[in-house]
Amino acid sequence: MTHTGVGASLPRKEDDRFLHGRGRYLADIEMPRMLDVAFVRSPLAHAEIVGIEKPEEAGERVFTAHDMDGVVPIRPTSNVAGHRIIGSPPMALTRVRFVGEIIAACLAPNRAQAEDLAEQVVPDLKELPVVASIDAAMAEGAPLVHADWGTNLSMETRFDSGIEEQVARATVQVTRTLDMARQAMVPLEGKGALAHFDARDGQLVVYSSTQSPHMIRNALCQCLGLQQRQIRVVAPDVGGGFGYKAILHPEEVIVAWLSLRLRRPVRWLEDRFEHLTAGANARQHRYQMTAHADDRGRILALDAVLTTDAGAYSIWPHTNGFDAIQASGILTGPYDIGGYRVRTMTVATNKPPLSPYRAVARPGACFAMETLVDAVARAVGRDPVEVRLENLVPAAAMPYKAITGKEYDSGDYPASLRRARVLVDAVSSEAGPDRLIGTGYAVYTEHTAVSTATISQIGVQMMPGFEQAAALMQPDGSLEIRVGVQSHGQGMETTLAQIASEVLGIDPERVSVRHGDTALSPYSTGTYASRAVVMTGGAVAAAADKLAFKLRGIAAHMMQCTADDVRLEAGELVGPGASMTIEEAAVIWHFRPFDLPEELLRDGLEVTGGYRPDGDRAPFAYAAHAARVAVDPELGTVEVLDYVAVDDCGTRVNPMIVDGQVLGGVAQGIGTALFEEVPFDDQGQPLATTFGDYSVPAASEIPMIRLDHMETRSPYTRFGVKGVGEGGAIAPPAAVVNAINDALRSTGAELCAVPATPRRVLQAIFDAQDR
Ligand code: SMO
Repeated sequence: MTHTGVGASLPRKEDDRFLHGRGRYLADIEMPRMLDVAFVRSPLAHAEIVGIEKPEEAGERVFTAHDMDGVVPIRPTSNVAGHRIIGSPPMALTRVRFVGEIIAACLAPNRAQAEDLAEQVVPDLKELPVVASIDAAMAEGAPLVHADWGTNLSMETRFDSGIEEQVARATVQVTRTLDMARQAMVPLEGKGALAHFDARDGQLVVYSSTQSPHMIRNALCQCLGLQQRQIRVVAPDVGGGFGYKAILHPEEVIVAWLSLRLRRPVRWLEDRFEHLTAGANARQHRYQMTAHADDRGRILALDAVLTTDAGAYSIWPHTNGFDAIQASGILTGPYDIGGYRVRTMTVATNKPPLSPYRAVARPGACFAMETLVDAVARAVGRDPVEVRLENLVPAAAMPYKAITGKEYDSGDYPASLRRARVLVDAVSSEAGPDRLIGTGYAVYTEHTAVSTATISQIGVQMMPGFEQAAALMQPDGSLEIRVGVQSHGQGMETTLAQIASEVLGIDPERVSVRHGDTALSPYSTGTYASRAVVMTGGAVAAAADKLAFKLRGIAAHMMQCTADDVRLEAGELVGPGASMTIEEAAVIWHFRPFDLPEELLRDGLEVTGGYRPDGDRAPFAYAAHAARVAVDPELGTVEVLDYVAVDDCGTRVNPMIVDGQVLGGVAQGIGTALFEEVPFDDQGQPLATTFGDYSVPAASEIPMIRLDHMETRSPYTRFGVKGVGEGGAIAPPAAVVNAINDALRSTGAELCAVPATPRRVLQAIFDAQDR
């Protein structure tokens, strides 16, 4: 048997069904007597609900918040002092606070009829003043999103390591304000949920296009007042999550409640318009940053104010403060910086709430820090790569305790940057008058597989930061693995089978990975934060260890030796003078128990393993990216000519899948860099409501991305793995904007915001001409 364990680039087991159109997504599930839901949503960003006029014959087909009396509002918790959080009912009761907030749910045998019904529901809304930006919300006497707060500042945090001494030594100060726009998350498959009551099991069954079935169950139990055993959440095939499906959507609660009320299957499928006009958004960060540096560009202290435009409510379970906490915790990035002061402000506005989105706040933090580093390099007249090399944490300093308190476990950050430079320099590009060429770099380090300690510091509820897996040896020696993480593009059906193969020597073709169903798997918090291969991979290995111990015991008994004498090798249990296959051992246990002693029978061949990294410490993945762009200074258009990513996610379980994750992440990051933005007018009306206005990159906008890898094992994780699901998306906004600014150096222009749309690029050029 060729090597099929950790490190093998096996083709993905799941691709056969996906490539043949045999995936089963939420919309593929049919149920008799099913009703579709269409929602009546607020057309205004802030209003009082005076009344809701329903069509006369609506009966049990139109429901409002008043019908849902008794449903507990969605209320995420936070342990940040003074963090103001409001519980939001799934449907608005007396007030709407953003365009798209749900006012009524309308049911019909199909969506078209449900939408027709929704058109006959007329909410009587009394308009209230709107705040639709940070500046409007923080202005003196601003209208309040939540009147009882007395302010629109939902959360404020401060951290100060003490920077006076560094500031006094610094000779150069560089200050910038850097903006990352509000984005939609646009998974290929929209969000959706289908609920029905299963009378036989006495269970509410909720199919949800989610990353986190158990987390959704937690929330539904809270909202509906049911016990965990009374709800089963199933994630079918899921076409991309990116954080949008790691949160609770009010629609999930409504659909579940409706199915209980009507005792019929009820389904909601988000369409694109709903996603762009009513779904949660992501990002919208503003960074006011000052670097205090010496003449060589060595950054001695960083002083920052981060403000997020967080929308009207707090997303469950992460809260509206998640972006600010995460960004401020990683803002100094891969650099050795001695002084750090940061203040964060999370500001409520009449816009949709903020959801975590692939890498959450890190693309913003990396963008802010890395464009600032380039500005420092320009200020001291040095090459930006050299300035970075001067500031990066050296390999010899690992493990490195950053000024933020985070401990970076391992890696060689400078080496990754040097490699990226060599790779991008190897290809030259021709410039011309309408084609300014520039190269930009970005380096990041990412806290992957966030630990229990980190989660509890943030005060987020019910995310325990450990994982479990069940391994069930079948009578024929094939293996079923059951995990609570959910694979929605990560290829876990393959990688987790490879980990079982690594421990047991079993052929991955004889392993099935079942996921995404609370009825099947042990408790889990789901797939997010670049955690599954570290956490659940570790749990699968722990369960496989237990099985290996039992199998060796069976073989030892049959071979008349001790278990210590038996090795597991390529599917064989090899003893001193004899061997048997895993299959033979499984057959003996299941069908010939009379051949085995009591103690080998007692505990069974179905085991559960649990895992978290050693000492609850986190593996930090990192990468250096380089972009080469051509900018047309007349049109403001940007073409990405070349893109290089040198990443280190520790041991790669399946290098081909790692490549896929990085490539997809970079493509998404280029979207953040150049195209994607949900703008709002000052009345809180979303202005990008279709893909005509909300641009996402297509294949034609993405260059051939060139990858290179380093492999520094994490000292804290099984197999030395680090997470990789998000990393690719972190650096592109920074690398691309640094490349644009390099291209524009002859014009004196400097871009400080993403997406770098032609309008923003031209504005930067005009601003430079005015100076
Ligand atoms: S934004 Mo992700 O699903 O941690």
